[in-house]
Amino acid sequence: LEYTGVKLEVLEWGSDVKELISSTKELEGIKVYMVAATLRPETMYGQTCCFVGPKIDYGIFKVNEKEAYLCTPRAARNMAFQRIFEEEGKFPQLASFQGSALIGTLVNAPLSVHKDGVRILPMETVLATKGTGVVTCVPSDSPDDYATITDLAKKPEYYKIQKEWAELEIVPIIKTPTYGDMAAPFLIKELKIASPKDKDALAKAKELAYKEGFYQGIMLIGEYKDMEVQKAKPLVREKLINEGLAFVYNEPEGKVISRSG
Ligand code: ZZB
Repeated sequence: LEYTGVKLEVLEWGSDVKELISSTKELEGIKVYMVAATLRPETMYGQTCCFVGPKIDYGIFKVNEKEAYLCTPRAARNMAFQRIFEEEGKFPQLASFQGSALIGTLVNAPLSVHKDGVRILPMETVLATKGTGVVTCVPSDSPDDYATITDLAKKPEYYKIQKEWAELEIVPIIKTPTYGDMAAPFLIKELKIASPKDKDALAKAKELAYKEGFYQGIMLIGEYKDMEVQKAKPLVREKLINEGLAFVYNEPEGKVISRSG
């Protein structure tokens, strides 16, 4: 599976990791990026937050003298064998923590309409065995993301977050003939999905949203506005890569464990 690894630069660390980061000498002068694995680079305009699994282990891995990537150790190892790091096969780890420690961290989401950055929030259904373990949130077009932020905004105390972190404005990114200009909220309503734990219905919604978005979708925003999604998708990806905001990340075959098991 070929993902786009989108680089979300850390702008301000959350209170639970701040000290660890500032006391880590090797991180001095190095920019840290959370790397989100996505199959839908054309939706990056609509990012409203970024998810980590609260119980998943993450690390910061040195790419070169200027940059480090934050992702699961498993993903860092894969990257090291794809010549993404300076020395092939090496992925020096500078820090480690659980996802829960990252909650509230502010990151820059490339292309997002939210220019002041978006927050790192918890998502229970993030798989440690897939992608980078970092999932950027596009609630207009991803039913999983919409269900999760709806739940987060309902129970901010329980999740130990500020409510407004889950309530950044959702803007239309893609128009489709069947689901209107926000496929995810439409499908959540249509399939009567009440919680992020509604696994089967969410898998169904995801499949429908993927198909409709890809084959019927028209861009409503950005440089490729009015273009078919099929045509815009590789162009947005190329733009992100050319601007140093993303890179190609391959998931080795046979190691992918699907959400449905
Ligand atoms: C942004 C985005 C916008 C995504 C969208 C989807 C959609 P697939 O097909 O199952 O491989 N993802 C990536 N890594 C993980 C993980 N470790 N655990 C849980 N979810 C993960 O799904 C790939 C998509 O699943 C990725 O693309 C990412 O969310 C999420 F509008 O990135 B996506 C209809 C889907 N729409």
